[in-house]
Amino acid sequence: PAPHLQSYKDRADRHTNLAARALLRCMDAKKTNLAVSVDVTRTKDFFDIIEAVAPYVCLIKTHIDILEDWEPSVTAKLQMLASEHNFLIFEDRKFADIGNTVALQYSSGIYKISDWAHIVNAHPVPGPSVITGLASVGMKSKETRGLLLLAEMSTKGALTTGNYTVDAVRMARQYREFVIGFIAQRRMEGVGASETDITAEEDFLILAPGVGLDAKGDAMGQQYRTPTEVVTECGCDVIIVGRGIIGTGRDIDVEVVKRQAQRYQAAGWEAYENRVAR
Ligand code: 6AU
Repeated sequence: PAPHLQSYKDRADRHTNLAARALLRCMDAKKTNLAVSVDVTRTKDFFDIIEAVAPYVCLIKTHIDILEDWEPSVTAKLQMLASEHNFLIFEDRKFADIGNTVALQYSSGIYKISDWAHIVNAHPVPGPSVITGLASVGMKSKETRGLLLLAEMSTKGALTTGNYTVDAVRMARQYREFVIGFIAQRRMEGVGASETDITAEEDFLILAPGVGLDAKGDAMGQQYRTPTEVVTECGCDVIIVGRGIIGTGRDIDVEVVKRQAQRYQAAGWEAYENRVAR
């Protein structure tokens, strides 16, 4: 059967990329397909949110460069929390340059992303060299890293449609050891593929942003769908939720954050159970 009709556990047992395998194992063990996007600018809020949502997530998604008081101990503590609470780390860096530059951006600078992020993402716009550039760093790491390609975006008017998405999927198929899946809004197996393109071992994870139970969008082009639409109907594997959980105000209420995380975890898991039971 297609990957989205199999259990996370079966997929974990078969997956050959260590980061993908660890993520699927964690999802099965904690019964969660929720990734929380911790888009805040203060380190204190960052950790308050992570500690509140940790039991309910498989993945913490960061934009490390928006923290205004970042220091090296932040990523050290993040790694510690990840092993303590059993979640993976996804730095949402959206690499989009020539291979040599993305390799440096991934490994170097002040953030040294490849040291602590299990998963990163990239825009396919430069072509295959963005993958090989990042792989030259990520595949050397002793813990295997994984890359997601942005095959589709959640925003109104996104240019990630038609042949762009088809070519993104074709590119990923050439680098299945390192490309573990896509940021997308639906499953990608059928996209631009003849039946013979898809091998039995192919298992791309689909991580879907633009998920909200209350709002339909924001004032800056974001569009939200529900976990049922995203997971049950469109076959995505992980729901990425930011403001639906952390709120939009300047002050963080950890009790609200915790309650919302529980709510999205339950909704995401129910949507998954309804899907594999079909
Ligand atoms: O739930 P939100 O709208 O508060 O946050 C969604 C998060 C943000 C975006 O940078 C990110 O998801 N995102 C991405 C990613 C993950 O690559 C792609 C996309 O198409 N839309 C999107 O919102 O941190």
